[in-house]
Amino acid sequence: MELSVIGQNEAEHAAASGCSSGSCGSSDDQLSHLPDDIREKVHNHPCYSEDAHHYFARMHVAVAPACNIQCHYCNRKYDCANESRPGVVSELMTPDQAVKKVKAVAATIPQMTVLGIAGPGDPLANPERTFDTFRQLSEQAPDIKLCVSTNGLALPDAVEELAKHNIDHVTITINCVDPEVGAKIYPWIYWNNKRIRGAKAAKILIERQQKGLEMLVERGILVKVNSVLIPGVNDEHLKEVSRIVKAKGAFLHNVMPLIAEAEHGTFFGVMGQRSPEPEELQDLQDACAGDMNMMRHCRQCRADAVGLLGEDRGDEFTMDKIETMEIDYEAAMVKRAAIHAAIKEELDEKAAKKARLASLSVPSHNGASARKYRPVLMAVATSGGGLINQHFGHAKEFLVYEASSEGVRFISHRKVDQFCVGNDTCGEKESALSGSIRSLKGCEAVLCSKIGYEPWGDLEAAGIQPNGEHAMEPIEEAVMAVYQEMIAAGQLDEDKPLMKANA
Ligand code: CLF
Ligand code: SF4
Repeated sequence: MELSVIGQNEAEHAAASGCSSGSCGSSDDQLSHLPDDIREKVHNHPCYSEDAHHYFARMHVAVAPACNIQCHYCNRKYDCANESRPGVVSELMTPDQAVKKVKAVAATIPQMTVLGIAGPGDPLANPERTFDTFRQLSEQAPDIKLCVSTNGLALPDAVEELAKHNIDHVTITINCVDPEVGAKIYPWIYWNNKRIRGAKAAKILIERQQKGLEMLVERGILVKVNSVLIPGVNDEHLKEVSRIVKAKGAFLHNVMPLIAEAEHGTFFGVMGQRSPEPEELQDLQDACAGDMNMMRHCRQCRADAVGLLGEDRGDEFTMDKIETMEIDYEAAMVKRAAIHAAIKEELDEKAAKKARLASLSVPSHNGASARKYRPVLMAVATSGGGLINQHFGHAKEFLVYEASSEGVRFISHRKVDQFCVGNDTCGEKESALSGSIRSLKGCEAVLCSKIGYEPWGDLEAAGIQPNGEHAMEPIEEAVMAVYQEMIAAGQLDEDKPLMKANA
């Protein structure tokens, strides 16, 4: 029996994000169509803008220990798995320590624009600690955007307070809109001093999440919805979730893969619930994208992450190191403003170039009229700045882009082990290289600043063309250039499908 608590009619609220294209919200050239006030909120937020994530950093402070629900993918020994990689433990901080740390990071990493609270429990189940941190930061470091991630149970009661502290970005983890699906994900919630179980608990959680979403949208606060893709549990259902949250005005939908390992001690991990394959994730993101702006660059960071998405500089900012730092925040703000302005200029230029590139992106072949060629996936090694600027063997992850007659779009990231730092004597290097190659399945080329002979040969043997010719070039331009080279070489003609070894 369908027990969805969200009816068709309720989903007919006008979307308030100001974006109707179904694809904006993650790329800066598309952000240009947004109203100025929303663009201002998004352009330097690394999670809300795909382009911004190459330049701007975020940090989290782990001030919120308690949680008011239980998710089957979470083990309370670790951080909140709604926006963190499961199995990671953060060191709990007091709000005062957190404020000190934020100011130290902001003075050292001027690109850090966003402070998020995402655990280790649920931030809104710890309102005093969370809002004390936000209050102090809005007074002492007003140039930093404040961001929070919640399971939504306590959200309606916190909306006024969030608005009062100028918090413009709220993430709600919504895994379902049907209590029967929810009962398979949430064994219980703690609500009005009682533990409530099963579909009844999920129904309350869903109602609170949806009410919180509506209240935030009414106040003009941008809402990102996170959903954990759990194969066989909510995979098909997430399309309905996407449609409903978009109709209610959510700005962005981030479908994240379930990470379930037995050693993490979660219910799903122990029960052998499988995680989705990259292709399943991409297919679902593409299916949802018709209704919703999708985030595809999430790194499932830890509740104390520091740095660009995908990097973690937390070790540089332990409390003992911070205690020895001299921080002149006013001077830091001047430096930060200058650097932010320079990045903004670069991003604007990049957006203009991208628009030009899009108009050139349907190549003609041998003078024939423009025709469509099959899309090609390419992996890119980058250490930030939107450039091809990393050695193949130093990459801890590759960004995957799709080139097609429509242009170039970011698809996902794939984590790998750095094989150049592996211990060659015990075969680690070899296995890291073959692991990298496996994780690049489906890609036909890999673009990097440099690459050695050994990986070059192995990649070619696996049907992936290594390419070091576009070092220090902007990613999208380089990917399109390689795509056009493939067309010119006849590699994308219909009688020459995807290289065999990589199919
Ligand atoms: Fe942190 Fe989340 Fe704010 Fe970003 S993360 S609270 S919105 S500042 Fe970003 Fe990290 Fe993904 Fe979260 S990559 S896990 S989406
Ligand atoms: Fe764990 Fe976060 Fe779920 Fe709470 S909301 S049970 S901390 S994943």
